[in-house]
Amino acid sequence: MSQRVVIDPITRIEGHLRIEVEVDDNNTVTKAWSSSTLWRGIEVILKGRSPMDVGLIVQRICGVCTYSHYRAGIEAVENALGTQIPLNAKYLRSLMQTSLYMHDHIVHFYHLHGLDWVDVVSALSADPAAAAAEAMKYTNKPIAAGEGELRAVQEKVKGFVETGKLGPFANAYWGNGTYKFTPEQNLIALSHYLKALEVQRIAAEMLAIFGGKSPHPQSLVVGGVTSVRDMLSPARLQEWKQKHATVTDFIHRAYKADVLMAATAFSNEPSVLGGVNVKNFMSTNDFVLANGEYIFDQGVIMDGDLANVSDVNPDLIKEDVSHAWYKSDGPQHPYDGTTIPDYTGFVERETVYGKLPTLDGDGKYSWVKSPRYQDEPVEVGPLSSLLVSYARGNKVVVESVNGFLAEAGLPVEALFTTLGRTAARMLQTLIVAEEGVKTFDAMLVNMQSDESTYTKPVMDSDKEYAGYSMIEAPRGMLSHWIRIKGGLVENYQAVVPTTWNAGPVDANGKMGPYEASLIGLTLEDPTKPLEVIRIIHSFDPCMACSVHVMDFKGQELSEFRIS
Ligand code: NFE
Ligand code: MG
Repeated sequence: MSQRVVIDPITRIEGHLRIEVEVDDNNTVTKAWSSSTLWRGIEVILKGRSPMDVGLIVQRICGVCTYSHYRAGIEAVENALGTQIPLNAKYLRSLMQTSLYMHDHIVHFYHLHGLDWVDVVSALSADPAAAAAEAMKYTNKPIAAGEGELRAVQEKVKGFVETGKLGPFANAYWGNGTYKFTPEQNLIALSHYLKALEVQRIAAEMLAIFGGKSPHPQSLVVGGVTSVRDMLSPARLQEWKQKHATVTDFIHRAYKADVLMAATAFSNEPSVLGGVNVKNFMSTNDFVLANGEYIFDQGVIMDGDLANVSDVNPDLIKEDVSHAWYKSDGPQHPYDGTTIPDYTGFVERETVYGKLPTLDGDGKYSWVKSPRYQDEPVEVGPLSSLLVSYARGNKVVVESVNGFLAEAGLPVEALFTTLGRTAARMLQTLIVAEEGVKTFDAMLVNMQSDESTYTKPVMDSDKEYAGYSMIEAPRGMLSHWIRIKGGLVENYQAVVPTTWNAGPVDANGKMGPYEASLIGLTLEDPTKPLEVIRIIHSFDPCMACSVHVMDFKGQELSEFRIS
């Protein structure tokens, strides 16, 4: 007899995500539903505003990828108006992106995804001396340096446990059989979890150096960047470089080492060896280099066929809402997309936790739309970006990926797994950090002969304009689409990474990446579905981004029992 498992809210993400799965007698997932139960309204409130204000308004879609929507909004307007920005502005925008990635991916791995891999309670029984020796296997200069430091971390966490103040470590599925680290490995990772709290602050400061502040930097305008003389002073530049070095060091000696450790310890754990079931991947080119090239390539891979990468064709993107809480007559291209709510509620059902309101899989069940490329679901994110660049023979990416696979003793197929998705994010962070220095150097060289940072945009209010931007956000490809009429925004749509990955099933019955990733997964205990959370966290969900529409009346849409 099948049983329904409900996980709501999925914690350690941004926003409200609910996952439901149906498991058979062997506790294997046969059906899955992904839903955002959060309702916001930013695409709608942009209508009738000045295109010059778009960036600052769309930035409020999310405080996590806190620069991505800002930049995407401004670049959509620039594309519509035909504004060419100066090279210095391109470099600076790219360096802000580098800073964001170094922050966002570290926070994801340690503070959002880390406890899916690390059993904190187990770390308390570790032998600190053995842990210090173990750490040397994954880097010759571990951040978790010595026995003394590891013992201090252990004592600190023991102190939390004894006083009952577990904070972020409360309410996990400690002891679950799919945790594979030894107590010593758990202690190493736990010490990096704590260290990462300091390092992420330094990375956030890197973004603030060029952005004025973080979250929500504000140095971009349509046409370029502002505050240049102050931001690009030698002292500021030096400060960025120093912080960059500190964070890069951590990425090598902790982040990379810990992913290598996970690749070894979890190499036979079935629940992390699946999880990539929509084998279509898409990314855009981003992170500008000196010669007008990009660190990462654009492209689309269908059916996991790395021998064939096609160029992204923006005309082939559509959003389907047949199972999302919106009205429409069929899939819509974002230039003419609408956002009209049509909430239909939940259905009472028996679940492993008793009778509950559950998602209506046959009807509408999420505030997330379902973007499709050529009518197919597509995964976006660091794994897609790396696969596209890898398949295109991008030298930096090929060397990075092959180097990691060799160190971990894994075949290329290992990329198509939950572990591969997590490793791809780490490798992307490493590549961005190392190649970002080239962008920094190129900007310094260029500034010697070119001080320009702004081109005044020209908008004729008698003309109509349409434009879009396509960038990589930390969670994947992000596109913004704008129509301008009478000098004001006529229509605006954002097609967001988490929307691509988390959307519900489409009119053709095709599941998106989240739902598909869970099919075939066997759970150790359906009442403690750690495996589901681990797979879903590997995508780094952000529901604030994925929904970006708001109920201004604040009406109650459903009531949930949170157990
Ligand atoms: Ni709110 Fe976002 C990113 C965007 S999400 S975090 O990265 O765009 O899908
Ligand atoms: Mg949208």
